[in-house]
Amino acid sequence: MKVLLVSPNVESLPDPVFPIGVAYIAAALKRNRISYRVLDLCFVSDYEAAIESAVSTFTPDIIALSLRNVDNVSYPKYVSYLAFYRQVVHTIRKYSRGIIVIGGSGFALLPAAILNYLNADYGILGEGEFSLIKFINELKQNKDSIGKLKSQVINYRPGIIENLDTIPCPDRAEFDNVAYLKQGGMGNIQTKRGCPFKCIYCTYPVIEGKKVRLRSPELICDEIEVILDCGVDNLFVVDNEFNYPMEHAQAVCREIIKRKLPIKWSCYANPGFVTPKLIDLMLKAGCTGLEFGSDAANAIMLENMGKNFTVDDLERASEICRQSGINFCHSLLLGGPGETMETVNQTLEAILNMSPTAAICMIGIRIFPQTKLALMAREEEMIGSDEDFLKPVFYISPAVKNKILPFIKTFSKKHPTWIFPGLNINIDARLQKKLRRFGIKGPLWEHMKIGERSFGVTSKF
Ligand code: B12
Ligand code: SF4
Repeated sequence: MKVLLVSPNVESLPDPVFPIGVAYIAAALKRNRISYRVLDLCFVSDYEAAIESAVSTFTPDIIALSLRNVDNVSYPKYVSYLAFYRQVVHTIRKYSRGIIVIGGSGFALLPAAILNYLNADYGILGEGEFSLIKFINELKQNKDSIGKLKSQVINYRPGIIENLDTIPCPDRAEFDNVAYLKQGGMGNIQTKRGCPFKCIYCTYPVIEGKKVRLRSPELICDEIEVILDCGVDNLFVVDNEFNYPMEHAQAVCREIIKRKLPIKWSCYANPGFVTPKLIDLMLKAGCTGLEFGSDAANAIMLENMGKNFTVDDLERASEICRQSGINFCHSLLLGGPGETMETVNQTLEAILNMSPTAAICMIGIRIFPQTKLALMAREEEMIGSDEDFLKPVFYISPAVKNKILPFIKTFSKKHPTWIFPGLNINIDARLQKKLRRFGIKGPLWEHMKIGERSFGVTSKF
């Protein structure tokens, strides 16, 4: 059985992202002695030629597509990737008779609708190290019974791998690691899976499960050593929240410090679990920046969004970061349930007072099924009972719907370190490429202030 792993993610904003999920699956295939190749479309200019060449030289029995993103979840300038994926499936069919299976985080959000839209053979939910191997083994043993599941979603639930140390580290050998570093500013690593919190809109627990599963700091550092050998010295930690549980975050930092690993890294963090001791350890371990999933800085909205922290926590976390000199950024989601122009103003003012290195601000919240927000939107009749969610639907509180965009456009003119992805303000592909050509590493928001000085960029970054 030969498997071609395809990563069709060609999004370059905020950066091209190394397909770590595919690298995890590659390692599992290798361990199970299943022959595989990787086709990463990220830096390819002629997709059809690349697909034709890969399938005709390797003649795979299975073509496994990893669908990371559905769309860019940005309002009002949203970009959907589904039409491109459908084109990829169509092109594969043109040149191959192999079985096409799809999986990945994007697929997990709308499995039946995406399977149907892409016209793939099978859709598999769950962690590929387990689910794809199980599918292949069943296919080998009993083709007929698997055949009956054609065009259906096969559910090997997320979180099925209880001990993450039992799966092999991602195999990066078949990927252009240096291209990701040069064009995307970093590689990536995972120290845990799962999130137990209950933010009303969030899909991460749907994708990774609610139970937190930790990797051992020793294995994480063994993996960092391999990544350094690939020539990559800057990483993003892809955990939902690096600093929860805090003891594990500290243990990872201690191991990096003990081994003196020359790595720089950044991560998502929860403002509720920040102490001077943790930030000190993170700095010593090479951390350059924390991106807080704050959403709001107003008591009502934090409560409405189901956050597990308070405005005081946000202020305290920001103060600790400022004191230590580490970069930090607040990610905001404006327009959630109960938002008014008053709460918007309060959030913006409070965040400005916290003096973050940057702020990333989304307006409207992309609704996905299996979230509390979807139920609320249904009750408020923003969506119908037959909504398939393929085309993005954004929750925007009726009280701000007509006022927020003009307000934000005016606000953004005075605040050059604030990024508005949905309005392409202070972020665009041309600028991203230009900055990466300067050799800048790490998330670009970390360089907002320097960017203003050194690149002559004033209001645009
Ligand atoms: C870290 C992260 C980022 C970081 C990445 C930094 C970096 N250098 O790596 C940053 C901040 C840059 C980022 C940006 C974006 N992100 Co993001 N990100 C994540 C996050 C938290 C983790 C992704 C990850 O690496 N997971 C770890 C790997 C190991 O898991 P995995 O890829 O899912 O693969 C596993 C399984 O899915 C499965 N699997 C994968 N492929 C296949 C294939 C088959 C056949 C099978 C059977 C199984 C299988 O097995 C794998 C191993 O277990 C996820 C949320 C989440 N928890 O998944 C969002 C997520 C992937 N991002 C999302 C989005 C939308 C984006 C952006 C478009 C946002 C924006 N407007 O900027 C950009 C796109 C960037 C790009 N170029 O693609 C969405 C995608 C779904 C959607 N809504 O469309 C997610 C799911 C979050 C969400 N909102 O729901 N992101
Ligand atoms: S926003 Fe962060 S803390 Fe909240 S559920 Fe999602 S991953 Fe967990």
